[in-house]
Amino acid sequence: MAATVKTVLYIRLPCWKIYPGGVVYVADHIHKLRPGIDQHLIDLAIVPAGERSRTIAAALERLKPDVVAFSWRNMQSFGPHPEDDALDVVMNFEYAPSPWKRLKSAFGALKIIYDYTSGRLKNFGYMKLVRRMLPDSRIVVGGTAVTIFGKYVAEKCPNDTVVVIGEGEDAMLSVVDGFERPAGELYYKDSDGKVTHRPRTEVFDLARLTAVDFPYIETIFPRLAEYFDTDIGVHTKRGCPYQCHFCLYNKIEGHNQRYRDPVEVAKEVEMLSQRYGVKRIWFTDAQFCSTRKSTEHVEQILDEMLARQVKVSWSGYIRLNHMTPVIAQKMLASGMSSLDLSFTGSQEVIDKLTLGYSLTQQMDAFRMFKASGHTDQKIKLYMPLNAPGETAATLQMTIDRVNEVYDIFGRDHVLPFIFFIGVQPGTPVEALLIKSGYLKAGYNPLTFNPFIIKRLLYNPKPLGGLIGRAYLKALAALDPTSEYIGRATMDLIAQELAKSGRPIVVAPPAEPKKVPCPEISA
Ligand code: B12
Ligand code: SF4
Repeated sequence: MAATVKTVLYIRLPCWKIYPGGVVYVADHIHKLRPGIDQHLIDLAIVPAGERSRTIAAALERLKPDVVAFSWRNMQSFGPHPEDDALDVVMNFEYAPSPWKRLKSAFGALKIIYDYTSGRLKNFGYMKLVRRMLPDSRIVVGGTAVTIFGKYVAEKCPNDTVVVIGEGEDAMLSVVDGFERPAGELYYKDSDGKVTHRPRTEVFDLARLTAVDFPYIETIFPRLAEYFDTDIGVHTKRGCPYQCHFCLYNKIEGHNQRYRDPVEVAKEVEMLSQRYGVKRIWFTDAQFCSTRKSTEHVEQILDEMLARQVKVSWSGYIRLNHMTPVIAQKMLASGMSSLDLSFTGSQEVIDKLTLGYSLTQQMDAFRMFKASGHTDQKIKLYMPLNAPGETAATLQMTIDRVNEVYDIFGRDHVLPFIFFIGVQPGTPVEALLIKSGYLKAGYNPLTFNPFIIKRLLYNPKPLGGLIGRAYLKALAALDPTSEYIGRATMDLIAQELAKSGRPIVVAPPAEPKKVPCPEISA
């Protein structure tokens, strides 16, 4: 590779169309520090499948980049929910009463697995294409998928590839500076194919992430405008100190929360709104609002947005641990369109999953939100149904609490998301399921074996069947213009539980157990 990097080509690998925020932050950072470098960005999510190789080859031919940097978002994306067709396929495959439907869904499942398999192989193929056409270039691969499966990617990618784990700004800077003093966490596969690992030794100061220079990004990514009518991802911080049993976000971003300057965040949102007419923002943090300190940071961002009178609607993952009426009012006044949060109606399940909050406090916070001026904002309850520890009694408690949330906000405004735990590598839930014999020790989380893939979507017997049948019945009877699948499913689960004479326990919520979580112990 040339000692001085003159040209970088970023290639965002295919996924469902979603704004490529991660690679935009990386390219913006490089431009601010090394403005002489010529950068370009191709987003394969918006290039038709049949044209992708040709598009890459043409760009390599034209630009002859010294560095080709891939961004890989999703690799193992099994977490289907009602807005993802895969949930229907899985449910029909297991629980459809008609054998024809089961057979049809088996084909659907094969198609999903084929897309999954071929998508991954094609991505490595794009890297090999670069190596064939430009043998002296350096290849870099980063992104959330790579962060989770970095070692695997390092084994499969071409020689002389840098595989960046986690945030990429400083690692990429070290690459464009010649890679003599690498930075960040990475695997490096050298020109002989030997893989070495470098742990992160430095902390990247997020205050250095000033508002994205979108006029510059437009010049390197001419199709940027195709995202302006979608949710644009804006990052406000990195890290999560919680340890929820099924979650990897704290590993992807680290446990320590680090913050961007609220003024820069607000400037970024303002520019998106005023210059480009963007109407919807998704704050892409692991949690937009969670710890006491992050709640204060959120308040500062909202103050800045309100002072600038930015007209956007926004969402993000939110916990209610430190919510106050003042913050709730500011959230609503600044354009919050939905409250997106994990929900289960049993303190026992909350504690088993070490979610680190009190159900009573969460329910009180809902009431406070309503009293603070909630009108038509959606309340999206992400419900890890049938997680380890779930029983008919805890399921009944969730139904009761969901009904209470309907009473607070109005049924039409509440969207219970039926989703199941997708077992992810290195999480406590994975360890638990290996210990219990549900998964074999040493199983391959990236397997193409449909039976293991199905097991990774955790919805075991006996409640799995009850939930599955209720979901399918709700789907068959649904008029989507007047009802939401999650609400209809919860109603049917309630009927089934009542019919089967399972214990209907309407117990007051138990007090939360102390969990090793900074919020509860603080
Ligand atoms: C916010 C979010 C969403 C939002 C996105 C909103 C929006 N408009 O942007 C919503 C809720 C819509 C969403 C949906 C989904 N998501 Co999501 N999402 C996230 C989350 C929390 C943050 C992603 C993000 O934008 N981060 C902020 C940006 C700035 O960071 P970044 O992209 O990671 O980029 C940094 C590094 O990765 C790196 N980097 C990135 N590219 C490059 C390139 C180079 C060259 C280098 C050097 C570095 C580099 O540097 C960047 C800056 O430091 C992650 C989990 C997490 N904590 O990361 C999951 C995550 C990415 N999502 C995931 C999944 C599975 C999905 C869904 C498929 C779920 C589903 N079944 O529907 C959908 C599909 C989305 C799609 N279209 O593909 C998975 C992917 C897992 C995997 N192993 O494949 C993740 C990792 C969560 C998980 N389960 O662990 N998601
Ligand atoms: S609070 Fe959210 S991001 Fe953090 S570990 Fe729990 S589920 Fe993951």
